[in-house]
Order: sequence, then C-alpha cells, then structure tokens
Amino acid sequence: MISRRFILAMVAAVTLGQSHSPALAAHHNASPIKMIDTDNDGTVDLQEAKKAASDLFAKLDRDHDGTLDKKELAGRLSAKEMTAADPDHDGTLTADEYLAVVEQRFNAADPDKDGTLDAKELNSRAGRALLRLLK
Ligand SMILES: [Ca+2]
Ligand SMILES: [Ca+2]
Ligand SMILES: [Ca+2]
Repeated sequence: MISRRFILAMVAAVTLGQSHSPALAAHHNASPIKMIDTDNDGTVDLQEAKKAASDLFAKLDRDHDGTLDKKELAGRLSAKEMTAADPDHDGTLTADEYLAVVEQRFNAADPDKDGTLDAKELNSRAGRALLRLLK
C-alpha cells in the first residue's frame, strides 16, 4: 500500500529534480572547451576546432548559398581580417576560406605548438578570437 505521504514525497522529489536538472545545469555552465572537445581529452585540437567551425558556418549561412557574407558573419571578422581572408575579394567567405582563418587563429592561439589548445590557451586573446569563429 502506498501512502499519500509517500506520493507527496515523490512529487516533491520530482519537482526538485526538475528545477535542478543536471542537463540544464550542464547547459548553463557549459564551458566552450566542453562543447568543442568532442573526444573529451580536455583540450581542443585543430580537427575539433574545424568541426565546430563547420557547424557554425552552416548555421550562419542563412541563405544557404554556401558562403558567408558580412551580414551573416555578424562582426566575427573585422573588415581587415575579412579582406585578408577573402583572396578573391567578392565580399564573401567560402567554407574553405573560413576554415583557413580558423586554422590561422588556432595556430596563433597555440604558442607552445603542441597542436592542442588547453583552457588557458583558449582564454588568451588569440584563443578567444578563435572561439568567436567556433560558436
Ligand atoms: Ca580534444
Ligand atoms: Ca550565405
Ligand atoms: Ca597548446
């Protein structure tokens, strides 16, 4: 026989469980490294950075023409960086051009040249510039 008191306790537990949902908490506290670090080794390698960048590229390409224009980039690149990244000067970046910038920023953010970015490297100026292209 299940008592009314037991049911009330269960309801309270479920309600509490919802307001402290681990999924929600994880989402709220999600560090950039966790979202990008798909093999969970605590660092971001170039492959992981490019994967995140490709996902973002697809998301930003609202008109689905396969390129990002200035509006779609929404300030992720300065005018100067855009010119440097856009060798044919048509004002848009293809995925290849975008990933080339990602690779440049990745290397800039990896001063110890071990091929991975740890949390400290990602928090550096260069690391944060890279993250703007990944999320
Ligand atoms: Ca990793
Ligand atoms: Ca586009
Ligand atoms: Ca490194």
